[in-house]
Amino acid sequence: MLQEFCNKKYGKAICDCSNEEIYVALLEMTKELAKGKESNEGKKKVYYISAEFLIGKLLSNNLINLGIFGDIKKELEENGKSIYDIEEIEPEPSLGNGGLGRLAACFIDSMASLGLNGDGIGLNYHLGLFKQVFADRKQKETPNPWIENDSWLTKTDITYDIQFGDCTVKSRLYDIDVTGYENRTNKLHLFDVESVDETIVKGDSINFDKEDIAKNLTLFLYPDDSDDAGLLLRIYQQYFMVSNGARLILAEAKAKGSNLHDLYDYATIQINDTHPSMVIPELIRLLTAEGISQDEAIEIVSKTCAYTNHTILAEALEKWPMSFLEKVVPQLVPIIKVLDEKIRAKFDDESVYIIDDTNRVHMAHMDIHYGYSVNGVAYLHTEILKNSELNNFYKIYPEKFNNKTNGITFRRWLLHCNEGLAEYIESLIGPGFKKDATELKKLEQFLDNGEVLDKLFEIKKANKVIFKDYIKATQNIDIDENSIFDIQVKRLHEYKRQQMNVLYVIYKYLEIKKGNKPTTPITVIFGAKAAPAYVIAKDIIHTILCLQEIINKDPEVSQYLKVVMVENYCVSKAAKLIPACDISEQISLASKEASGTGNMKFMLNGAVTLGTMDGANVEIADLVGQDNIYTFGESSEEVIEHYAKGDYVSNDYYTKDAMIKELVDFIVSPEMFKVGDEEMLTRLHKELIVKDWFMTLLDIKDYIKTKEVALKDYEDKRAWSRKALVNIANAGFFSSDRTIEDYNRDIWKLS
Ligand code: 26Q
Repeated sequence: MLQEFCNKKYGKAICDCSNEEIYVALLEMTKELAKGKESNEGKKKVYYISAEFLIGKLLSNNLINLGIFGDIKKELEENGKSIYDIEEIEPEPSLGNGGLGRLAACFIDSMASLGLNGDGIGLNYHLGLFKQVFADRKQKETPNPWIENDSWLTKTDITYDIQFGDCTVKSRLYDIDVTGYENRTNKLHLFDVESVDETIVKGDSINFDKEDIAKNLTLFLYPDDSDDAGLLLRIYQQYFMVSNGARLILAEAKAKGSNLHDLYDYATIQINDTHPSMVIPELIRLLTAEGISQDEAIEIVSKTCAYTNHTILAEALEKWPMSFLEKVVPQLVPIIKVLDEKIRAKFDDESVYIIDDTNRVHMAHMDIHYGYSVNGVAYLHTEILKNSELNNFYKIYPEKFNNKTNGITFRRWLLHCNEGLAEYIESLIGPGFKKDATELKKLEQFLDNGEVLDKLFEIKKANKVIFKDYIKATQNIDIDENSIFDIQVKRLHEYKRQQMNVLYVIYKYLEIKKGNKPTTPITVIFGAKAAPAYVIAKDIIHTILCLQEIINKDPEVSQYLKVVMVENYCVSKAAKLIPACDISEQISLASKEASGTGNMKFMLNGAVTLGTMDGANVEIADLVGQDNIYTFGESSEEVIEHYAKGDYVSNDYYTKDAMIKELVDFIVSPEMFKVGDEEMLTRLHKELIVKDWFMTLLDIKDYIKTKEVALKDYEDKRAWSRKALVNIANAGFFSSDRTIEDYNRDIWKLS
């Protein structure tokens, strides 16, 4: 099949083509095949609108979904080529920060795979988030250009004039095909500005003129928001996204016969966190421009929009100063004021107003009042929203609140990333699990089958060897596939407590130095990007890189302990790391991680979770039972109470416990100062003992104790493999197909 394409395009045999040529041929072939599966079926469409779509590389995923991955792989092999080498050529777009963006990507995959009429709407950032490089054991940010002459983007004829307070820009829509697994093709609509200019980014930095909106609007995802110009640019981006999106939605509805009074019969809009919230006033504005009264427009929009909350961290809830909105989107300001006045007329409780007494606009409040559904992303998260964070809203609108526990697409996170495991599962229970993930449960019949358990152990080891070779080739670090791979990969944030894992590494290092050597060596692997302006997060990365240097170079310790900080953690690196993992670190401070989705990917690939009772870990624990997960730390109720009472004092833990003091003080030891930056290390040390807002020292002892139990349990290989199998067998619930079916049944109601 590919041969025909290469003949047509290059007049050459596959074996005579370069990998680059083969990549381009596959790209074109895939696009053509996807096109044949587009469908206009269904009166109503769901629009998943999101500032982030962390789609990752698309080639292999599309080949799998189109059902030709195996054939192409074989055809390449017969010609002396490897699909894995071709995969390396594809640039990875970084159109998301982390969980929220990756979730959006899994969701559009599932919508197409379930045959639902649903598209994504977002922005076409040319340079993505940023690419992380390490220099002097510090994170440096560089641009991540990903759009080449041949790419997954298809230019469309759709353009709009988008008006801001101080300028007008022309937009253009680019589409990416979203192939469903043996199903229809949907679209990811990414809007761009016609006048975008990559040359205003100088050298390999991510600096540019933040005020030149026409040129910079779609360069980067969330440029540095540590200053006002960065914040304003975020508002320009958000309005650009929603204004384009709203026009597209109205145009599509009209084309299908809507008179706009019945918009909600044609469209439902899922607002992915508050970043697209301005779609509410923008739609009201556009509907009134079409001659609909403002009151009716508000009604229509309220029946069309639904909101998903992804965070309970107060600092991540968007509250825009009215003066910023007046500058960027003056046309929305009177509408937002009307929306607020209606709420003020109805309710006395000031905490539910949209505009607060400091003249800030609370985007989430607007979504809750003027959307018809509010959902959290895991059971515990939704409970916390209902009972504490958003309790005042829950009291007004109990019927709007619902939970949709997150999920992941099994096409990418099992079939593609772990072919060895997927094939073995198929040999045991047949192929049904690929379409119905709950069939994985059938694996439980093998829980006491020694042969199966040994084979699972072998597959894991093979994946560890692949990662070992990869990290040697890319970062020149030597690791041992017979060691325990303990992995924490996710965005760097204090609430996720990478710093607690750091303290464990220090603990283990000092133990080994004292002569307490582990039976099986341990490899502690981190991967994390820090926001460019997040100082303490960058200090933590620096500390990990210093420990990597000290420990891996210590001839005595390195036989038992290694530290790896993976550079530029991204979707394709996740796909290499997750299948190789033994212990999955999910150690956020209870109540702070809304759900987590990495935890689900690790579970599906046979890692055992070491985690707090937070986010979806709670549901993982329920599914696998206490024998197959390691939980520790204070509960979300206890943590919430500490915050309420203000009674957590990290310094007390530090001064009263000699072991804790020893671990924390190592950060500022002469060994560390020899390889590290004194200012950064001292700042982190101080942060931990005078502030520690996310209570690292509260849980550190329980964490160390529990991790030691897990490491000891690993010694019984079969018992460990059994835990892995229980995890795989119970991961079906976390398929994003299930999540999307839940959204559709309860919120979207597409036929
Ligand atoms: C807000 C204001 C100003 C600047 C930036 C932001 C901002 C940017 C990105 C706020 C939040 C985000 C991203 C949040 C996110 O990724 N949340 C994660 O969502 C996942 C999917 O639901 C959950 O699994 C994770 O628990 C949650 O942290």
